[in-house]
Formats: sequence, structure tokens, C-alpha cells
Amino acid sequence: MKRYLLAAGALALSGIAAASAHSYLQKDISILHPWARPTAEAAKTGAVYLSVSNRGETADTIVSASTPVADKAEIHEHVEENGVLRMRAVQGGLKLAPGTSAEFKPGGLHIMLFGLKQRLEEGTSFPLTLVFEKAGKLALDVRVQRGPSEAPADASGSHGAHSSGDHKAH
Ligand SMILES: [Cu+2]
Repeated sequence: MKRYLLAAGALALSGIAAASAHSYLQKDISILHPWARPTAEAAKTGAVYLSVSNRGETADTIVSASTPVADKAEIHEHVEENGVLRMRAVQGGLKLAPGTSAEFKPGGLHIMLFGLKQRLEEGTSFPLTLVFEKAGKLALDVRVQRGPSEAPADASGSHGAHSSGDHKAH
């Protein structure tokens, strides 16, 4: 009985952890925490970041992306041309070799949104669908937040607590 309760507790906890980590698993593809930066009122473009892994034994390809909040979504990469960092669409989709991961992050791979129909507001989320050649369609929920996932607070109070120099003793 006790053992059962413990197991149930652990299960509940891992459920919560999975929810806050905000991840998806379909067939051999796992996706971790899709997010986008908030946009300004008149912005027509945005970008979505996430981490995707192919846990399978065959390659898969992200062939397309779409979202109801934008006219078009494209997989983009940054490339350096003559010392200038430019972004361009990844032609033919993004290949994921078996056992590899791809990080979509600021300054690198991203899913570019063109023709935004609404402002991306911090604290909200919006749907995005990724289509994989083998794993099929994955419907994601993209969180709008200012930066990459905040690391779990490890505020152990190890800094910033020095006593001030001009402290006057009575
Ligand atoms: Cu782009």
C-alpha cells in the first residue's frame, strides 16, 4: 500500500515536471519547449525556437511548419556570407539523422513566421504544426517568453548578500 502510494506520488511529480518542461513525443521524434520572443505591435515577423531530437534508427525530415498566427512559417538557418550573418530558408526540409538533435535558437536555426496576424504577447501561447516526413504532424504549443527557458532557480543565496560597507553600528 505504502509502495503504491509512493509510486503514484512519483508519477504525479513526473507528470508535473513533464508539463513544465513542455515537451512532445511522437514516434521517434521528441520536441522540447517551443518558444518565441514577444513581438512589437506592428511587427510582421517572428521566430520560434525549440529543441528537436530523433531517437529512432532512421533519418527523418521536418518538411514544413505552419501556424494560424502567421501567413507563412519557414525553417531558417543563419549562414555567414562575406562576413555578414544572413538567414535563409533551409531547402528541402531539415534532415535529422538517427540519434541526433537540432537546436533552434536565437542566432541559429529558427522557424521564421511571416505575415504575423497578431502580436505575440509575453505569457501567451499559440499553436504551431510541424510536419515530419516519417513521424507525421506534430501540433505544438509555442510559449511567448523573453528569452530561452529560465533555468530552474538555483538561488541558493550564495551571492549579493554581502553587508554594505557604510553600515553604521550603533
Ligand atoms: Cu529567419
